[in-house]
Parts: sequence; C-alpha cells; structure tokens
Amino acid sequence: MSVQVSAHDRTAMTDGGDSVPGERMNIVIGGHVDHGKSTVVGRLLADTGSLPEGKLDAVRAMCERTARPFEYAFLLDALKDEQSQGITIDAARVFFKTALRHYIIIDAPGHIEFLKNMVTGASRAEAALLVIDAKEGVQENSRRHGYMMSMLGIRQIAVLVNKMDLVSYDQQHFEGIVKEYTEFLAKIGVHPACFIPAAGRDGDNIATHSANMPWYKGPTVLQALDRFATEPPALHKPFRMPVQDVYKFTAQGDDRRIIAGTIETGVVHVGDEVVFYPSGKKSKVKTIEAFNRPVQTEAHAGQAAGFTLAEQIYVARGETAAIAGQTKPDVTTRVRVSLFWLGKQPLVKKKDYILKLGTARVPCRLEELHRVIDASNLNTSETKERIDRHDVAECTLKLNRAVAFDTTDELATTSRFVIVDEYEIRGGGIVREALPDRQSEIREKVMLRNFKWEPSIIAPERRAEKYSQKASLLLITGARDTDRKSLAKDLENRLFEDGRVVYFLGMASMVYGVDADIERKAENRIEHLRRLGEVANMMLDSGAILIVTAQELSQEDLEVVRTAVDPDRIELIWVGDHVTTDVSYDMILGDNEADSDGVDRIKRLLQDKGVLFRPW
Ligand SMILES: Nc1nc2c(ncn2[C@@H]2O[C@H](COP(=O)(O)OP(=O)(O)OP(=O)(O)O)[C@@H](O)[C@H]2O)c(=O)[nH]1
Ligand SMILES: [Mg+2]
Repeated sequence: MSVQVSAHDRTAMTDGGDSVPGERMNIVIGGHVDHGKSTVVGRLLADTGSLPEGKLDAVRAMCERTARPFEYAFLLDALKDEQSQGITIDAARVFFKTALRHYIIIDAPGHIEFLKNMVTGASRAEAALLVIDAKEGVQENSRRHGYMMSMLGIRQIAVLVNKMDLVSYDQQHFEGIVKEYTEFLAKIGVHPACFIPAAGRDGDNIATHSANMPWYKGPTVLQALDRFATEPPALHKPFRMPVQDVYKFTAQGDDRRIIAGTIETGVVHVGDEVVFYPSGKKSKVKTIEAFNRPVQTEAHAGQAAGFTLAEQIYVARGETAAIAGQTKPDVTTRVRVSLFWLGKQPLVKKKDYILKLGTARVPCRLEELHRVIDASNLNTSETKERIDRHDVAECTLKLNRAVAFDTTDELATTSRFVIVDEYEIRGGGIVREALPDRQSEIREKVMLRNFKWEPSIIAPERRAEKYSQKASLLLITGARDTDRKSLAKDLENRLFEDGRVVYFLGMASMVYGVDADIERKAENRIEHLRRLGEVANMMLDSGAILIVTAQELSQEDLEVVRTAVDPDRIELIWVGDHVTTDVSYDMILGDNEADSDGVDRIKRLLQDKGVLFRPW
C-alpha cells in the first residue's frame, strides 16, 4: 500500500492512468474552515491502514513531546513535510485504497486550490465529500463549495455532518442540517447521494458504523465512496487534445514535429484526419508517439500523448486538436460564461485579465455583466457593475484573440477556464455559450481556407533557416498626416540591403488589383482588410517579411487581419506622437522619429522579437 502526498502535478507528460493497476477515483473534499476536512482524511488513511509504518505513533509522540493534543490533521502535515522538500504544496493529494478501488483524495485548502485543481489539475475530481460541522451547521463556505462543485460539473456528492459528538449524536439535530442543506443544494441543482452523521476525530461512521449512532442506517464514509460510480474515460465523446507543446526532431533533414498534449476526450488513431482550432489547419496522423510505452496505433482520453503528422503544418501551443467529421469545437472571441471570482480586487470592466482555457492563454476583458449571485445566500443582482470576491457572475468576456473551446453542455472539461490577474489565478468558471463576434464570418472563410490549404513540402522552419528570418507582417500605421510610406520604403531598402527577403506592399497596389471589384467605401473596410490578410498570409507562407502601411488602424481592423494571419507573426508600429485609435501597438515612433533612427529602432524591435535572427 502506498501513501503519498505530493504537490499537484502539472507536467504534461505524466500519464493520467496506467501506472497503478485497478480502478482509480479522484475525490475532492470541501467545506467551511475548521469543519474537520483534514481530520476526516487523516482518519480515512489511518482506518484503511494506508499510513507508512510508524507514522501514526511518530505523530502521537511528537504531540506528546510538544504537549499538544493529537490531531489527525497533523498526519497530513507530517506527510506533506516529508514529501514537499521546499516546494509549495497547493493541493495535497492523499492516496488510499479499499477492496474496490484506489482513491486519491484532494484536500484543497482553499477555493483557489480547488479551482486550479478542477480546471488545470492532473487529477480532476469525479466526486466530492462536503464536510459540515454539526455544531456550527451550514456556513458560507459549505454553500460556496457546493456551488463551485456543481458549477464545475461534479455530480456525485456525499455530505458528512461531522463532529456529531459535539451535539450528543442527536438524530434530530442531524436531520435539521440535512433539511437545511438539501434545500440549498436543490436550488443549485445538486442532489447529494447521502448525508452521513460522523465524528472524524473518533472515527464514527468513517470506516465502520458507530455504536454512538445506532439510529443511522446509511453507509459509512468508506461505503459511500465505494458507491460512487467511476466515470468511464470519455472515449465516445468527440476527440479533443489541447496542444501543450510542439517538439521538433533534431536529426538532420528530419522536419517532423511531435504535437503533444493530454487528451481530454475521445480517441485518436493513426490515419485519422485531425483539425486544429482556432486555425482550422488539418493533416493526417502519421504516427502516435508513446512516452515510455510501446508504439501504439491509438491514444485515448486521459492519456498524455503525442503524434506526428503526414504534412508539415504550423501548429502552436494553445490550439486544440479535433478530428474531422466529429463535432467541432467553438471558436470565437466572445463568450458567455459563469464564473467564480476570488480576487481581493473586484473583477471590473476596462481592465485586462488573462483567460486560460485548455492550453490557450489570452488577454480578456469583461464586456458585459448580466447577473451577479452571492453564492453564500443565492441573492441575485442585475445592476452590479463589478464582480466582488466570492461572487458568482454570469457575464460576457471579450477575448483578445479567438480560442477553441466547447460549451459546458457539449463537453464540460473543455469548457472550463481560469482567470489570471497579476500573475495569480483569481477566478474561474465554465463557458455557457459561444457568441458571435465581428470576425465570425471571416473566421469561417479562413478556417475553410486552412482546411483546404495545399501544404508545402518545405517546412516553415526550413525557409526561416535559409532566410535567417521569421516570416512576419509589419503593419505601419498612424494619424492622417504622418509620413508612414517613406519610413516603410526606407525600412524595406535597409532590410533588403541586409540580405533579407522583404517586400513593401502599397495600398494602391491592393486597391486597384486584388480589390478592383469592391468599392472603397466604409462598409467594405472589413473585406478590404480580409483580402489584405489573405495576401499577407501567402507572402508570409513564402517566408517573406511583408511591410504594409495603413492610415489609423483600429483594434477591430487589427483583429480582422489577425483572423487571417497568425497573430504571433504581426508587429504593429504606430507613427506619430498622438495615438488616435484604440489599437494596441508593439512600438510607437514619435513625430520626429520616422527617419533613419526610426528604421534602426524597428530593426532592433525585429531582432528582439526574433523576426530577424541575429548574426551570432
Ligand atoms: N469534537 C470534534 N472535533 C473534531 C472532529 N473532527 C475534527 N475536529 C476538530 O476540528 C478542528 C478542525 O479540524 P481540521 O480537520 O483541521 O479541519 P479542516 O476542515 O481541515 O480545517 P481547515 O483545513 O483549516 O479548513 C480540529 O481541532 C479537530 O480536532 C470531531 O469529529 N469531533
Ligand atoms: Mg485542513
């Protein structure tokens, strides 16, 4: 029997399942502070004989030495200390087993840890234990945790009414709590499997039935756990694998890449046609690369996997792999979500946050707030202008670029996200609905174009290596009276002299050529930009650096171009002291800087961004 408490595992390459034989189940334990979560877990370990030799005695002796009363919760601390060796533990995972299966209990010490674990954790919980102190009764966090569990899709819940010794094992008292909490949970759609009167400290109804509560005929905690159904791996669902990393073979002349990630749902076979979203690029699976496993022809939900593709397409971390013909993920920059906010600072409009969904990380903003719910009492407000700590909100988020995801009704796992503020996770939730954005129509076209794209036998890296540059689009924009064109031409000349593959594309060349069939009217602006994006995309595919000038590009204009051209390959330079639009730029050149100094500065920017490879 192994017992282990470890920092929760975020490495991509660990396999979700195969190392321990037999069935496994992840359980999360929640409840108000001090209601006895850790005690219950410690007791479960002790009573199932899952502790390392002598551990219990050692902790008891330590308590005696320090004249402290023994606590089962100390067992967990002792196990943690043993294993952590300096790394911060954010969610303790405790292992034990019954005759039926192996369990991993996640004693998430707070909301944030719980959220992290459910959304980004290696071991997502399938079931939950909610602990309520019999004497204190249902408290704020008993409700909040219940809400969060239900929101994140945990359907199997057992409620432990703990510390029954403090209420003289009274059945009426127990029934009162059952009634109150059942009513609350029913309002949020949760129907617990059972309520168990228990005393964690003394082991009543934990592993064995308690003589103190002969009136209780239901299951012990262990029995309740064994009655939970394991979720079968989601094999029958559409295939989804968020791309974690792309590894390149380093052998000479070998330009294959391994697309790696953890498969969330479904199965992939060699020969399957995979499509990557948001780009819509597709290729066939050539080989499935196993990590420390024999070569295989399929990989399935729960596994960390990698595959190589028949054609060399450019795929990056953050995209999601799906299989052609199966239900597609949604792709958009506007989502209606339910989220939990845990930050000290409220979530407000006009402020940038980072949304992490699957392996994608995108800046986002709160666009509209539809409803705010206080999860501790279910009070609702439709007039609040911000989301305070512990609020649950229904709102619309606007993302800085499109991501692929599923709605919670379609595929729960790929609908979950967290929100990062100031480098810390401060909230999270689920996507309820994909909303259209202004690029929806273009995006459809681009996805089809990518789907149909004739891949080159020359991989992008080969061109990059040959030309010592990363293909890029430089958009030079600014207010009406700024001289962008001379700057662009000087830059083109300079880069050309340096031996770069570079081209300046004048707007007139577009307007009277590719755009000859559409008038220069405001309502055609998006179509002009789409075509510009398509031309740029081809030039970039050929490995070139393309320079384009345009007057007063707005953020929306940029987003249209970014729909057609990989956003990582665009640099935007604003010329002029005054920024007259809302566009986000990579560099600004003042009124008097658009000269040869300006060209130098742009060159440096391109070197810093890795567009121009430095000569050493
Ligand atoms: N009387 C009594 N006290 C208990 C029982 N179970 C736990 N306690 C006590 O309740 C206190 C809190 O227990 P913990 O297990 O640390 O509670 P927790 O929920 O893990 O607390 P946090 O992790 O701080 O939120 C400790 O002093 C325990 O000894 C019980 O069945 N009866
Ligand atoms: Mg605890």
